[in-house]
Amino acid sequence: MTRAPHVLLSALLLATGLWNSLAAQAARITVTDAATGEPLTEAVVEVDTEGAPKATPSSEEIFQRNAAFHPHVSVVGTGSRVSFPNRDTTRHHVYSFSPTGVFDLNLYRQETPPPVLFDTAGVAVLGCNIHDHMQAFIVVSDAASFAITDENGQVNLTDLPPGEHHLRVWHPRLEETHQQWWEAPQPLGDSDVRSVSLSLSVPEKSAAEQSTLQQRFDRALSQ
Ligand SMILES: [Cu+2]
Repeated sequence: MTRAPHVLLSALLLATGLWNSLAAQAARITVTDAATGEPLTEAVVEVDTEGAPKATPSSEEIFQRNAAFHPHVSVVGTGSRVSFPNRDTTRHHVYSFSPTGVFDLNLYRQETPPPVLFDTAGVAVLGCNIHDHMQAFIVVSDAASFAITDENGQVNLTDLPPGEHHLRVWHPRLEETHQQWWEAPQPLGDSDVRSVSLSLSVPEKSAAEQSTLQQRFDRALSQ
């Protein structure tokens, strides 16, 4: 009989929905391509919580191998530093003209230049002056929580700070300027599971062209 009040309290919490808000706040988001219904990998999912602190800045690496950037899409908190080591035997000249991170790392091979500071939220589009097909994206985020979708188009965000959660999604093929986001019309609920279907205006063709150039480069390297 001594456990009865506890059971009753649990039942009340469940009934009022308070139970969810006491549990860890989490969100599972699945992103798909509206045209095909296929899962979209490399989508950046950001959950901003009003009043919550930004994510802690980190130190990241985007390396170049076989004349490609790895990873192709990164997301970092504002104030993070990113270095660009070259793992090819040829030289690269890495740059970005994007307002969030304007930089220019003149031709280099093994001597990695000092890391670049990204202190403004936005999307930096990276290129290489030598290899036109090389492209990568650094999403710099002011949000407390973010992640990149896996091959199933999914992210699981756990331990979201309490408060109203605003969901935004970005993808390299969303639109040409690479600066716009898809924004959810409604805040996320606690322990929310959502599907987001993105209409992509940038054709995938560029990826195919990229792989042709990639193969040509690989052949040149192996000769
Ligand atoms: Cu290059």
